[in-house]
This record gives sequence, structure tokens and C-alpha cells, in this order.
Amino acid sequence: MRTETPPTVRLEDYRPSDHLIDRVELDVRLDPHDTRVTATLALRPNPAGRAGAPLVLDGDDLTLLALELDGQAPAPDAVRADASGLTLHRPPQRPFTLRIETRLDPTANTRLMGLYRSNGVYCTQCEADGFRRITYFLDRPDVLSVYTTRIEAEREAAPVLLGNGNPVEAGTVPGTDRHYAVWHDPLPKPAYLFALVGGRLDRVAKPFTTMEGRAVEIAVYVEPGKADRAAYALDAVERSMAWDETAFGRAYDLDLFNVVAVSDFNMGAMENKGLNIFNDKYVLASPETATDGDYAAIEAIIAHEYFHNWSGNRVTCRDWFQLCLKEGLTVFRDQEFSSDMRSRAVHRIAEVRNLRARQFPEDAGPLAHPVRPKQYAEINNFYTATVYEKGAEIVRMLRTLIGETAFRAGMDRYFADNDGTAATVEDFLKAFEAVTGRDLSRFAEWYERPGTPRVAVSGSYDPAARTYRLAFRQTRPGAGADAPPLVIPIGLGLVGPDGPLDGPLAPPFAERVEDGVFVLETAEDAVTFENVAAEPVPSLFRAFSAPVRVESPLDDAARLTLLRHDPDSFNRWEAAQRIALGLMTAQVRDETAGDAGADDFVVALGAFLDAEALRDPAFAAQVLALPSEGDLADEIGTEIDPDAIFAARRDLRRRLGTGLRERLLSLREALAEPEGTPFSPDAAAAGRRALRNAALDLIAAADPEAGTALAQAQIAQATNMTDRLAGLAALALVPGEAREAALSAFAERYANEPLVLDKWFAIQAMIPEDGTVERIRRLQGHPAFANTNPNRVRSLVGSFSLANPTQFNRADGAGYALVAETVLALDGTNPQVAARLMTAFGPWRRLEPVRRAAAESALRRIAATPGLSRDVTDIGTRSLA
Ligand code: 0A1
Ligand code: ZN
Repeated sequence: MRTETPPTVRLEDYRPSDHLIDRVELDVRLDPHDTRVTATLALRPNPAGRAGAPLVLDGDDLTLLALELDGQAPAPDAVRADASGLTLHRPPQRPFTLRIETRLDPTANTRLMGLYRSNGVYCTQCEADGFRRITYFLDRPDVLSVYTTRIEAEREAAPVLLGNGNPVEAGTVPGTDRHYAVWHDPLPKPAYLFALVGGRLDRVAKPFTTMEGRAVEIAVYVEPGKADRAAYALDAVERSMAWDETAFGRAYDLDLFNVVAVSDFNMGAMENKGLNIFNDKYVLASPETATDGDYAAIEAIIAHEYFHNWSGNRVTCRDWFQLCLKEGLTVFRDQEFSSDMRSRAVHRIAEVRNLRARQFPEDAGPLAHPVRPKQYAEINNFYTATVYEKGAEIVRMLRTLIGETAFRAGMDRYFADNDGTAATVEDFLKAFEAVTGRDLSRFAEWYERPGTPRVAVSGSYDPAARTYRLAFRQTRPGAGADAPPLVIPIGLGLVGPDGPLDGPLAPPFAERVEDGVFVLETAEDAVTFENVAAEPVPSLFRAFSAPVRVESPLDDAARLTLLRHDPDSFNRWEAAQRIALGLMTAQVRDETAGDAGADDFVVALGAFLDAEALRDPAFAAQVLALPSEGDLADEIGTEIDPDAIFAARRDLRRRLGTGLRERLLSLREALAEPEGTPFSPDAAAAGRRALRNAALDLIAAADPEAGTALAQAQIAQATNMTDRLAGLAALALVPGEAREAALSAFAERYANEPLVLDKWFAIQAMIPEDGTVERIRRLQGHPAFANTNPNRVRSLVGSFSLANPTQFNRADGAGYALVAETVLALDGTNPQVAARLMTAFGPWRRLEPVRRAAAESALRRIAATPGLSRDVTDIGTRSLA
């Protein structure tokens, strides 16, 4: 393991590689413990690099067996090689060939980076820097090579052999029980996109013809016996291919597109060229095992990885500082895809919930960083909500600023100008400048600084002049006075007591509002609407037009007007969320004046449900789902007391459950599927289930006994995992026999379904009661639990640290101790997962003093442990800085 203090890598130090590798021939002889890799590299000096520079190839945990330069063993003093690198001191100043033979042990590779085995299946993960664990290489994204890979393995153990690109040859190795396959990928790619797979796998496939007339075979490979759970993912690939053609004019470029599901994977999935490798959680689905949320996530992640084929693979990143170039853009693309496949309004709400739950707190804590970081010690710690989600918001703002037509033209230009290259954020923006003639240099500031900006808004109405003036002021926490203001697109409209004020005859008019968007480019600015007949309610940041916190001038009466009449669905939802947040924070701050407000809110929600619940159940479910405890903590910001937050949220759920009880019960009836209805995972059916289950949650909050009965009946009748799990989740909140019996029955029913048991682990980890820490410790010894499987760890310990605020933040520190122990136990085997788990401590400085001290001491205990990985060291250093 690497234990040295990691050097910091800085964007400002970037220089092109001194050498290039045009072609790579790999011969990989798979063996459980003694895999041999022979790499033949066609190298040459890079004209853009330093002439005569040594050749320094990266390596990590490698054993060198043989080395030849142009067919000759180099002189011993010409080379230095160890586990972490290979240097040729005086490489030839002309093209030359290196032949490198290394040995590795895939079974011992518990870090799941490089070549490893998952349930006996050989697979690889090379992003960000795993290829150097397979052979010595220039493991950096701006070195692009054409790969030919020969994979050999025992036929019995690995009948399926897959590589990047297209298959060119296959056969048996005479006189042995081994066979081989040769794959060739014609498109140059960086090493992080390399992949191979070997194992026993079942396959489902379907053909696709691209708009360019290419016949493509799409295939999904899964563990034997699970082919019937791969159909949804397979269809999702097909939908993604078709969508990228119509939405972005992007066609697929190989004859095969393969997806392989493996059960041990550090992240969600990986976009290796022509051979996407997935965490099986994001492939396998059946009504019996997957929730509606799982189906939606599968569709989104399949799309995400597929879309990388253009945004990431055809155009890749010059260096890892440009990670958002592929990730932010690809998240934006997958969000658009999901919005087109499902309800756009509901999807936007889900995107914003996710951004606020994960990115806002990150940006407000010690791990905050710019969307394009300026430095890193361990790049694998920068696959963050900021790079991904805030990165996507920047692309979305760009589209809002320049309009859809110019955005599409700019994307076409970006792909055309940068195809086959390793690009930068500047290259991206340049394409949009080229098609619009606009200067985007000020907009580029969004990439450069951490922190969520605030925009304070005030409104004033002049009845005599019939004008309404909105004034804006932007600030950025922690940004010095020298920080230039951001370019912030603000989606705007005015709403009156009876509906939107955009009547055709005399609409309110404001000179600088174009297509409903006002652009705030200075620290302060204002806009005046004319022709406004009566004091309006402003609908601000429609569709969440910028990732900012808004200090809004609205009171609850104004918000109720928006909930009723705003044509922007996002802001209708936002209005309800803000009212609920206000009521709950008032309770946390011990301001008891909120009672009448709560009654008004209940009445308004009742009217809303009567008018709309059956018309758009998915949206209604979002309106009923109160802001999370995390949202409240984020809103409160300092001296956080998770117990007070929990109590406030519980009390408001009780109030809603009491006040809306009859309606919720009859909605559940009205939304029940008639018996015998076949299961469909589509958005409409999922929306009906979501609303029924949101109703169950509130009913149970108000009346645990009734809730228990309903939940038990729902579990008994459930025809799908969504309803079964929602029943179990409701029961999990009510201590007692019924809960324990339901948990046991669930475990028994799914004893052989690891992905379903993950849900069972998670539900228990999220129980907001004193015994949960002890329960988790018990479950860590459950036969289905394994510290070596990232999904199990995330389900049991990750859910606890991220979704059980009262117990993770126990005042006695027992929650922190549990997570710290898990981090330390994992660090030796899988530092990436350990480091990610540790990020749960991020908000520690915002806690009230007792918990703050306990969290800090847990963090310090981790950081003081000798022999930590670079991954955990980096999180520890930054968390405590
Ligand atoms: N590029 C992938 C994410 C990814 C990053 C690192 C990994 O290493 C374990 C794996 C996957 C994506 O955006 O989906
Ligand atoms: Zn990605």
C-alpha cells in the first residue's frame, strides 16, 4: 500500500507529455493469482514535449518480469523499475517499441482498481488511474492510443472474453484447456477507458441501426441465471442510443455495444469504450427485486455511460482538472434524457433535491472545491457532487443564457472541433462563443470558485405607476471582495391572486427580461415590470435556473399563491417546500408562533390534493414529501442539533397526517391498482405508487397503529418491491414486534438476493432510534454482509452516516465511532470506499458544540492512524484544515 505523503498535483503545472504512445498491443493471460500481461507499446517523442526528457511510465503495485526496447534488453543502468514506476533515463529520440511483461494477482486486488475478480468474473476499472495497475504506462488522459487486446483464459472459468472495440479473432490454445479472443478498438483513447472482462456470464442482446446506417448489436451480460433481469437495462441502452441521435445528433460508432454487470464495483458504472462495466445494482431489475427508484436509476446510469461515448470518449479530458468537462456535461445530458422519458417537472424536482442534499452541504463544508479544482492530492476523491451535479447546473445555465437553438449549435461545434482530442473547459466554452459571438469569459467564473452563491431579492409595487420593481443582490460566502460577480440567469414571472399575469392583452413587460429570463451580471441590479395592475407575487428562479440560495421576499401567503397558480411546476413545489421549511425551522429555533401557519398549510395542501392529486400523482407525491432532515440542517447552517430537527420534522408530518388523514386514505384507495394489473415501471405507474406511499408515510406518522396495519396489509398484498419496501419502511419507524417480524420475513424471503438484502440493511441502518448503532454492529456480522463489497458497505454504513442524522450524530459519539472504525477497517482493503464513507463527517463544524467535539475527535482518531492510504489521508487533511 502507498503510505507516503502524497504530492499535490496542480492545474497550473500542467504540461504536455514528453512522449506519446500511438499503439498498444496487450496480451493478457488471465489466471486467478498469476495473470501475465505483455504490453507492446509504440512510443515516440511528443513534438509538444521536452526533447530528450526521460520516459517515466506510471505503475502501481506491479511486478516487472521482462523488458525489451526494440527487441533488446536495455542496459541495467538505462532503466529504473519498481512497483510504482518504470523510468528509461535516455529514451531514443525517434519512434521505438517497448515490450513490458508484468505479473499480477487479480484475486488479491481488493481495491477494485485495475484488474480484479468479482464473484469469479475478471473485470477492470481503470478510471482514474487503474491502468497503471495492469502495466507500466503513460497513465494520463491526454495520451491517446489505439489498442489491440488479446485475452486468454481457461475456457471453463471464462467462456466469455470481452474487450474494447470490435472482435477480430478467437480460438483455442492448442494442447491446453484455454481459449482466447482478440479485440481491436480503432478509435484512439486514453488508458482510463481501457477494459476487459472474462467470466461465465449470460447474455441478452438486441440489434440497433444508427441514423448513419450502422448495424449495432447491443448486449448486456449478467451473472448466470439473471438474464431475465437485464431486459430493462437493454431497452434503456436502445432508448439512449435513439435519444442521443435526435437530441444531440450523436450516433454510435462501433459494431458492438456491451454492458457487463459485476457485483463488486466502487462506483455506479464506467464508460469504457464499447464495454461499459456496471455495478449490477444499476443493471439488474425485476418487479420483485427492484423499486421504481431503482428502475429510474438504471435508466439514468445506462444513459449516462452511453452518452459518455461522445462526451468523454470521442472528446476526452486533457487532464483530471477538466473532469467536469465530461462529467458535468454528461450528467446534464442524462438529466435531459430522463426528463424526456419521464415527467420533466418531476425530474427537475428530483435533480434539485439531490443537488441540495449532496452538493450544497459539500460546498458549505471543508471539502468544498471549485467545479474545476485547481489542485488535488488524490484524484479519486474528486468524483464529487460538485464536479458532477454543479457541473451539470453550469451547462444548464449556459443553455438558459444562450437559448436552445444556439446551445445545440454550440454542442455540435464542440464535438466537431474537438473530436478525437483531449479537451479543456476553455475548448468547451470556445465552441459556444464561436456560434453565438458572445464573450463567455465572465460566465466561466462559475468553474473557478467554491461555495454556493446567495441572491437576495426584494420587490416593490407602485400602484400609481403600475410598476413592479425587483431588485437583486448577489454575494458569495467566503469569496474575497476581489471576486468578480457571477453571471446568474434568473427565470422570472409574475403571478396574481387568480393566476399568472401573462394575459395576451396587457402583459407585464420588463425590458431586460427575455423569454422569461433576467440575467444578473453585477453585484446588484434591478428590473422593473410595467403594466402591472395589482401587487403581484414574483416567481423567482423558475425551474431552478441557477444553483444558488435565494433570500426571497415572499411570505407564506404569497407562497400559497404560487403553490396554487404558478405555471412553473418547480416553483409550485418549491413554494410548499419553503413553507414547510419555515414551519420546521421556527420550531427548531423555538419560535412557537408557527401553529396557525401550519393549519393554513394543511388546508392549502388539502385543496391542492383535491384539485390535482389524481391528475398528476407523481408531482403530488413530491409536494407531500417534506424537506429532509438534511435540508433543514442545511437551512439552519450553524449549531445544528439533529434531535431538534428530527422532532420538528416528525411533528409537522404528524400534523399533515392528522389534518389530511381522510383525503390520504381515500387517495390510497383511488390509486390502488386493480387486481391483476400487470406491473409497469413507467413514470405514470411509478407516480401512482409514489403518492400512495407518501400518503402511507404521513398516515403512519400521525397514527402509528393505523399505519402499521396499512403497512402490513400492503406488504402482504404487494406485487412489486416498491410497495413492499415502502410498507417495510413505514413499519421500520414504529418500534415493536410488528417491525421485527416484518424484517425477519423480508430477510428470509430474499436470503439469496444480495441487492435486495442491501435494502434491508439500509432500512435498518436508518431507524432513528437509540439501538441502531448496536443493530448495525450486529448486522456487520450477518452472513450476507461483507466489508469487501462496496454495495454492502454503502447500504449498511453509508445509509447510516448519510441518512440517519440523529443516530450518526449521537451526542455520545457512538455513531461517529462506528463509522470511524469502518473507515479504518476498510482502508487497508479498499481505500476509495473508505475515503468516500469518511466524507460523511464533512459538516462537522456546523454542529452544536458537544457533537462537534465528538465528531472532531473521531476524525482526528482516523487521521492519526499510521499507514493510512492516500485517499483517506487526503479527506482527513482537508476535513480538519
Ligand atoms: N466515469 C464514471 C465514474 C467512475 C469514476 C471512477 C471510478 O473508479 C472506481 C469508477 C467510475 C462515471 O461518471 O460514470
Ligand atoms: Zn460519468
